Amino acid sequence: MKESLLKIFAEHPDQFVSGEMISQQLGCSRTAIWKHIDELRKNGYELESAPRKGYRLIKKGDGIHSHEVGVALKTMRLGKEMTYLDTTESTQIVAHKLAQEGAREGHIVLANEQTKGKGRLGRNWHSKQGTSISMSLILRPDLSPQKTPQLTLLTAVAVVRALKNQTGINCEIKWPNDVLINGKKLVGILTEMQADPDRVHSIIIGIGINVNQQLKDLDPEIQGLATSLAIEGGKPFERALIVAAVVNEFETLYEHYLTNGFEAIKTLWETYSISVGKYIYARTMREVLYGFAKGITNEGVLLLEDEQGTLHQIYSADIENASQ
Ligand code: BTX
Repeated sequence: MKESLLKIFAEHPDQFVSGEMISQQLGCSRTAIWKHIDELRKNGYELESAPRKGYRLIKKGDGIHSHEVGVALKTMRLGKEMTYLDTTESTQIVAHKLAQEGAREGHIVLANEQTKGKGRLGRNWHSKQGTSISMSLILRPDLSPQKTPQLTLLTAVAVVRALKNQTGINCEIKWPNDVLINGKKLVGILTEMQADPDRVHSIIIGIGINVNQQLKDLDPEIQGLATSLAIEGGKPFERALIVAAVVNEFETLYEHYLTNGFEAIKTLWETYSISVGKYIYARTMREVLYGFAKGITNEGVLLLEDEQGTLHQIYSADIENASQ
């Protein structure tokens, strides 16, 4: 109901909408409308009410609403179904549950706040209320589980391109899937799947983007490591439009990938990467390697040639550019 009410205001920007019209469109009583308006005010919306004129939206609250994403989507398949939550532990958990219950390819779970956001390898992801994007995309491609890392790389490319188009801000990719601005982390990507050994049932791609946090909003644990679009761009950004831009870009790349394979995505990934074509240190579990990062394999493995000319395949490591 709240979503439908907001949609009416979005269709009448800066205008009064009469209580009668709202109650006709939503099929509810004036008292019910009044209660919803009151709830919106509690969520940070500023609404003017005037006798005989009705209600006018003056300032939006801090939610990301499905209809605001919906109007900017240009996709054929992705984002046609969306679950929006004001607060949740993790959109990944919700998406896994929905996938098990049969959610369709392209279903998106979006939250205004996560209280227990998941990073990779059991790490945390901070998603403060009203400032960041926390979304999980359910995919059902006909792929072998071995190929799913390709979708993580595709996601990083989609995010970098979408952010450039939507905000004008340039980001770069650090292997394997960190999206950074000037060495600081802006985006986290987590790919999980439900699969048999030879067949994927669903892939859940989690994307967390720091959008409107100021330095003081970042958890002390990440203040020196992280940044946001608002910090870098010097102004706030509309989160719903960024979500739509990411989904639009993702669908274009995903369709290309499903039809033509990984080659073009890999080339794009290498173009945006700050790890490839540079001398780097790779700190693995066993050793620190130094050498030239030649590229990635089709499985997303980093190829590093050391000073003796030996080629190493790096599956997991912390990477640092030698010039840093
Ligand atoms: P990661 O393991 O690469 O990054 C986690 C690490 O990044 C943390 O240990 C911390 O140092 C740092 N970090 C935590 N929060 C932030 C932040 N907001 N900005 C910058 N650095 C941070 C990356 O894992 C994968 C994250 C995926 C997050 C999405 S949000 C939607 C979906 N739902 C969910 O629970 N996770 C995914």
